[in-house]
Formats: sequence, structure tokens, C-alpha cells
Amino acid sequence: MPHIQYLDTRMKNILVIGSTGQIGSELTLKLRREVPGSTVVAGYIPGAEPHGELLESGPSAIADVRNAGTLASVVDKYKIDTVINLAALLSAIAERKPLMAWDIQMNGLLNILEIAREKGCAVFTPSSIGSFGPETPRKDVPQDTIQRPRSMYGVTKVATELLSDYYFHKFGVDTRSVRFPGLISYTTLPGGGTTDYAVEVYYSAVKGEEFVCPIAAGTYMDMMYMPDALDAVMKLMQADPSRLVHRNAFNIASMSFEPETLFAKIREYIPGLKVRYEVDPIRQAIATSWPDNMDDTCAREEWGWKPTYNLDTMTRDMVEHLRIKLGK
Ligand code: AKB
Repeated sequence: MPHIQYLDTRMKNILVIGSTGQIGSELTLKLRREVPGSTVVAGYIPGAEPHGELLESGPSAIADVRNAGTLASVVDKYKIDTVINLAALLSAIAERKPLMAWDIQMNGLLNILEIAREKGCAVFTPSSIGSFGPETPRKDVPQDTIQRPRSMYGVTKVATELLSDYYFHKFGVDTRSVRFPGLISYTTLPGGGTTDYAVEVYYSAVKGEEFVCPIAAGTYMDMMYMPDALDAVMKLMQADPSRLVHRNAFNIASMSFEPETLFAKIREYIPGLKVRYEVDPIRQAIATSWPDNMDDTCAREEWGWKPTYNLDTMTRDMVEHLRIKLGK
């Protein structure tokens, strides 16, 4: 336990930074619906403004992690007690723009943690399977293990875990996090990630278009359906702190597959799916350096993590929703 008085999580006035991204667009609405009496501010950067229900169902504000002054005024204005920091360049794009990735992921995080320290906020900043590297055990990755990633994204994710733990132990800031697998959803597309193929193939399948796969057959990665990922954030942020042995960041897992297994499952629902491989060397190098699957025992024991979806139930749901969304 930290030697400084522990700051309890409140989850009443919540700022979601990156609210229009793949996770934020769904998490912001879920928090507004499911946390009674909460104010959930949709933080965004110019050019990625909220629209529709996200804009209409609650307040929104410019919240660029690189601008500590504006962030602090949003935190003051809405009396924010919890910051969900989803600002990040994903793994493949971060390899193309490493300095920008460092700026957003590290300088941005430091701004948030300093504000949290001064104003007593809890902070959630996701880590990822990207925090592992080739020296990590390939299978059933333990909670505490070797993390020597080779990508800039991975470097920033390990540093995020360490810096968040530092602020907890040193200053008592209530930081908590999970290592997300590749996330699959039908609402908002991811962008610039190594696991994006596992979302994009569903769109191609439903549209009846050939899918060009950038990841080689046989490459296993942990994946998760978005509803489980959102539940993980809610459950962890509301967990009894006295049960948390770990903080930044918990392994969470629900399924691990390689491209051919996914395509075979989709063909059970859309038999005509056509796939051609055009392996992207940047994404493939990253994927090869990541483990096949994580062991999530600590998350299950310390805060009751339990996923609901498997590959079959996720695929059925994805296909159903995309058919409606795409009018197919
Ligand atoms: C990516 O592929 O970069 C992300 C991740 C696994 O963190 N989806």
C-alpha cells in the first residue's frame, strides 16, 4: 500500500479523453448510461469532434493531452474525479510517427498524472499486448514477466505501466489499467493498429468484398469483443482497492486466434468470404514479436474479471450488427 493516504475512486465526474475513438465512442455512452448520477465529459481534439448521440447525451470539451493548461481547466470546470485516458497512436502508425507517439503517450500521460496528483483524480490509461516483446514467454503470458517490446508503441506502453505505478506508490494517485488485446467492434473502426485486420475482415465479409489480409496465416494474437473490454474498464475502476495486488496493468484475455481460424468462423455465417494475403512487413514484425495469449488469473482473482464472448458468439453478433449498419 502507498505510504500517502489512498485516494478512493469515485467515478462520478468522469473525463474520457479520446471519446470519439474506437473505445471512447462506446465507453463514454456506457458510462453515461450505467454510472448513476455521473457526469461524463466527452474529451476530443479538433478534427475529431463528437457527433450524434455522443454529442447530444452529455457535455463535451477539447481535451488534448499535450496541452496541460486546457486539460486542467476542463478538470476544474467539471470537478473531474476520474480521467479515462484513451489518447494514443496505435502500434503500426506509431512505427511511422515515433516522436508523435512518444509525445502523446508519454508527455501526455505525464500531464494527466500531474493534474491527477494535484486535484485528486483517479486515472485509467490502457496498456496492451503491445507491451510484450520477443523475450516474453509466447504462451499463457504470466502477469509479471519480461517486457522488452521492440516497437515504439510497446515502449510507451511499458513506460505507461511503470509511470502509472510510480504515481500510485509515490503520490497515492489511484491509477489502474489493463493490457488490452486487439479489440473487435462494429461501432467505430480502429486505425493504425496491428490487430485491425480482425475488425476489417468483418466489414469486407458483410459487404461481399475480397479481404486483403496484412497478417500472415498462423500468427496468433489475443483478441477481445468490445463489450467485454468496456466491462473490464468499468469493473476495474469500481473494484475494491483493498483487493488489488496489481495496478498497472492487468492481463485480460478472452480468445486467441490466427487469421485462418477467424476466416473459417466468419465463413460459417458468410460462406462467400474471399481472402488474399498481402503481408505488411511493419505489422507482421510487430505481430510476430507479440505473444500468442495471456494468462489473466490475477484479474480474475483480484477484481472478478470474466469475459462473456467467445469467437463464435462474437462473430454472430458482429455479422448481425454490421448487416444492419451497412444495410446488407
Ligand atoms: C494495436 O494493434 O496496436 C492495438 C493493440 C493490440 O494495442 N489494437
